[in-house]
Order: sequence, then structure tokens, then C-alpha cells
Amino acid sequence: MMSSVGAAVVVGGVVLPPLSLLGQRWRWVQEEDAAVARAGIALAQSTGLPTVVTHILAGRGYGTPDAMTAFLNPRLEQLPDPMTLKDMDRAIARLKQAIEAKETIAIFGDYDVDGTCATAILARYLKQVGIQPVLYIPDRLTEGYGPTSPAMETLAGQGVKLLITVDTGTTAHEALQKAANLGMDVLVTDHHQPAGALPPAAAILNPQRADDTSALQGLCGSGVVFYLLMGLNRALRQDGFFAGGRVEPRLAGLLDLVALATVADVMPLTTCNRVLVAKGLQQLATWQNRGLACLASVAGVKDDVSATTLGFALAPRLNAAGRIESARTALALLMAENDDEAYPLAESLNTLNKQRQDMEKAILAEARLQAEELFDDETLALVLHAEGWHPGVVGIVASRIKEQFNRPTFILGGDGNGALKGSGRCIAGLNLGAAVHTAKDILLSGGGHAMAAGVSLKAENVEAFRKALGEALRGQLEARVEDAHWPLAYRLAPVLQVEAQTTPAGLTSGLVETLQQIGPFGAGNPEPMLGLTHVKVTYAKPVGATQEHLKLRIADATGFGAPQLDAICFGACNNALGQTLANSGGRSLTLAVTARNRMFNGRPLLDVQVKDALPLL
Ligand SMILES: [Mn+2]
Repeated sequence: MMSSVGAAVVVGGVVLPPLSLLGQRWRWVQEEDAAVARAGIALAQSTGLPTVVTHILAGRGYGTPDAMTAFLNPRLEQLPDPMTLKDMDRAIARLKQAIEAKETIAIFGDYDVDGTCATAILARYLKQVGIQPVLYIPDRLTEGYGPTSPAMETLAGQGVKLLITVDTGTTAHEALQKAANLGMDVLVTDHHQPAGALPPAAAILNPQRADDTSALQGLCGSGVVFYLLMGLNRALRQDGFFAGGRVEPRLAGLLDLVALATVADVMPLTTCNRVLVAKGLQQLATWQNRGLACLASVAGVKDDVSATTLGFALAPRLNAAGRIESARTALALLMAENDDEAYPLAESLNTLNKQRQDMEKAILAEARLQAEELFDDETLALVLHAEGWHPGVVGIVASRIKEQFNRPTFILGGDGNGALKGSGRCIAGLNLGAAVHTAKDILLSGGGHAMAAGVSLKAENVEAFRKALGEALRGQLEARVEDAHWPLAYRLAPVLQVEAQTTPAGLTSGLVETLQQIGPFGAGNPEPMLGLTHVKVTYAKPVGATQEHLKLRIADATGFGAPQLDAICFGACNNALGQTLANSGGRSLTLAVTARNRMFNGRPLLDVQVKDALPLL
């Protein structure tokens, strides 16, 4: 099928299928993997589910009836036992002792959504067992990331005997040594990679530890804290702590915060996280957490809640505080007990978020101009900078530029001391952290992982950094042999997995309801991408405030009087996708679409979105 499509690239006698209208390389999962196709058919026969659904499940590795049933019905009982996490026994013992002796306990969080959620989860639990913890979130601009010696002195001065770090602490050797010298015991709960030896601490719960054999590597910081509470709550119950009239906290009541943090930290929504987020969304929908309820209300959330609600409505507003002002507003909101407390905080976060959006828009426009000036066919990395770019939004702008230009991108702003500081985001198939490491002699500091990195450097070294980064990435490409003979644009093109095929008549709300059981959708568990072949556009009309979207009607290209499908293509009016769809003149098209059932003005709506298309023949 693929080789028959026009504009193919021929390299060394091998025909490469053309890139899509959005510059993506499509991979037809069923057509290219016979084993997956066979498993999908067998699964449909044994379960009675539509092959569209079973093909997707098989393609994602749930190709047996047992695996499929477990996946489609996430339950808390599927979670691994908390005791499988290394150091859990020591953490529980020390925390139990502190609770029973009513010691002063401090929680040290990170300023992002995961960190503030983790702080709120632990604090809410401790309050329910009679402890008023001291909460400490460092100021991003003045204190930076993680525990510091001055912070340890402040906390020791407040009589803290036990310090629990959440979403941070694994690499804080100096501060934790300081804490020990000051007579504080420290429990680290974290999910960041250790750097060499572990710091001194009473216990370190971190599934990324080399000696951790749990199956919990997907957890975010809030997930690790939730696991600590699962273990602690059980231990307290077994000790008879709740026997004397004390009410046992309902742990599931904290899962809304775990779900929010997991989505905000872009953790894969598979295995343990899939269970935590599915259950957390159910908890969120009760709106018992009034802080989250008020935030959803000011964010205009009306539809059913989904992982998208968490990632696009709630998380950015909580993050705006840590980025621009202080994360303490976000934490106060997450801790709020009633609407009188929560509503003003939600409004102020909403205002901060608007400021953040305006700032982001302005910086994005400037960065785009710089990128257009610098970009050519040979460009492998974009390094864009301006003294006035705010450090709180450089990561988001880097993501946007990376998506538009499909190249690893750094956005740098002034650090206030004459140097530049910023964030980088990478495309799949290259390792940005490794590239930064090779440029370390040029940098004041720098580090990261494959998809994201941070650096600071002297302004006069920008050109050297850009060159070093480009060379390092070129080296990575040269070391990649499997696609070495392909053109550069082809090698860097994002891959779009088309997981199953259907037709306009087959794409019903009934099918989509079954597809939705594959959710919650997000990182690691994307919305199913469906292929529609041999279809035509029968109607196309620009819609939206600036006519930026395209409203479409789609029908089978060969059928006559067959059912038509309403669809929308967002933001497409100025790109090749929108222009082709609007001017296809009834010719046969191959589309990639997603579909979901949702409510619109009180009525059910089958929401079909065209995500990409192959070039016309
Ligand atoms: Mn985190």
C-alpha cells in the first residue's frame, strides 16, 4: 500500500514512503508487524471485541486475553506491594516513631506540580493522624532546586526532628550531611536519578536506585509518597493505632493529587501509573478536594474530567506559581479545606497563568524570528537567546520551537548576573543530555537526559555552544547505522504510529466507547491513531476566531450515499495539511484521525480530529 503513494524517495534502490503533510513518517503497525496483526485477530475472536480495538491492544503489548482484561480493568489490587520498594521498612519504622512520639516533622518539597502535590499528599495524611507538619518549598529564583544547607539550618531552628524530602533529595549530599550534623533524621522520597553514591539518610525511597528491585520505576515523586503512605497506613493499622477511636485516613482520597502529579511530570501512563491515574480521575470527579475544584472552576473545566484536564487545565495553572511567583500559593490551594480559602487562591493562580501565557507568547514570537533566521537544511540544533527572556517559561518555549522546526532546541535567558541560563528540549532518536555533556568545557553548568536538558553559560560562549551541540548531535546521527543512507529530513522526521484502520461508516460512537477504555490517555499510552484510507473530503470550511481550524465532512471515496463523518482539523489553515484537505477536489485521501465521545452543549458528540494526511497522489 505504502509504496504506491506518490512523492516517494528512492535511496540506493530502496523506495521510502513519502513523509506526510506534517512531515511525519507513518508506521502502519498492523501492516508492518504480522505477529501483532495475528494476535489482534485471535484476541477479537476469543473476546468478541472489535478488531480495531484488539489490534490496538495487541500493538501495545496486551495481546493475550489475560493481559487485555487486566489492562482494560485497572484496579488498586494490581499495584505492587509497598514493601517491594527498597528501604520501605526503615522509612515506615522511623515515621511511625515520629508520629507516635508527636515529633516535629518537616516536609521539603520541590516547586513544580509533582513536588507541591507530593507535599500536600503527605501533609494531608499527617494531619489526619494528628501531626501538623512544617512545610518547606524552596524559592526557585533565590534558593534554586532541592535541599540546601541554609534551609536545613532554618528547619533545625524550628525544632524539626524528622525531615521528609518529596520529589527531591537524592543528590543533596551536602545539605543532607548538614541535616545529620544538626541532629535531624532525613527520609528521602524521590524519583530522580541518583548521581553516584547516595546521600546520608535514615531511608531513601527511590525506585531509580540501582538496588531497587520493585516494579515501580514509572512512579513520580507523588507516587513514591503515596507508596510510603500505603506502607505506613497498613503498619499503623496492624499496630492498632486506629483502634482507639482514631479515624483511619482513606488513602484513595489522595489519589486525585497523585494523578495530577503523574500527568504533570509526564510519567508513562502504563502499569502502576495507569492504575493510580484511572482511580485518581474517579476521585477527582467527586471534587472533594476543594482546591482542585475551585481551580477547575476558574479554568472553565466543564466536560468530564480526563488526563487532559489534569495536563492542560490544572497543571499549567499550578506551575505558573512556581515559574513566576512562588509555589507556596499552589501548595496553599492544594491544602485548602474549603471554598472560602481555595477560591481566592485559584483566582490568583489563574491570573498568574494568564501573565505566564502572555509572556510565553511574546517570547515565542521573538524566538520564532531568531529560529527562522538561523535555520537551514543543515541545522541540527537551535540555540536561541535574549537577555530578557524569563527563566520560568524558557522550557515551554523550547518545546514549541522544537515542535515547529523538529530540531533539538535551547532557549536561553539572562540569569541576572551577566550569564545565560535556559532549557533544551530534544526530538526522538537523539540524546540531548549526552550532547550537553560533550560541551561541558564551554558551560558554567549543564546536564539532563535524552529529551530535556538545562545549561548556564557565559554570553560570549553562545556561538561555541551552538557549534559544539551541533557537532555532538551530528556525531550521534553518524553513529546511527540503521538509517544512515536516508536523507536528513527523513532521519529526523517524527514517527506516527497508525494503529488500526477503519472506515467512515465503521467509526461509530459505539466503537469509540470501547476505544476509550484504553485510556486514560497521555504519555506512554496515547490516544489511538486510526487510519482512514480511500476517503474524500466532501465539505471543508475554515472556523474559529481567526479561521485557523478546518471543519470537514468525510466520506468513503468509492461509496455512493454512504454515511458521512463530521471532523475537525485544528490549527491547520496555514499549513500543508489544511491546504490539501481544503483543496483536495474530491480526490482519494489517506487520513490519520483520533476520535472520542464527549458532551457538547448537553448533547453527545462524536469528536473526530484529523491529525495528519499523506500527500495526494
Ligand atoms: Mn517529579
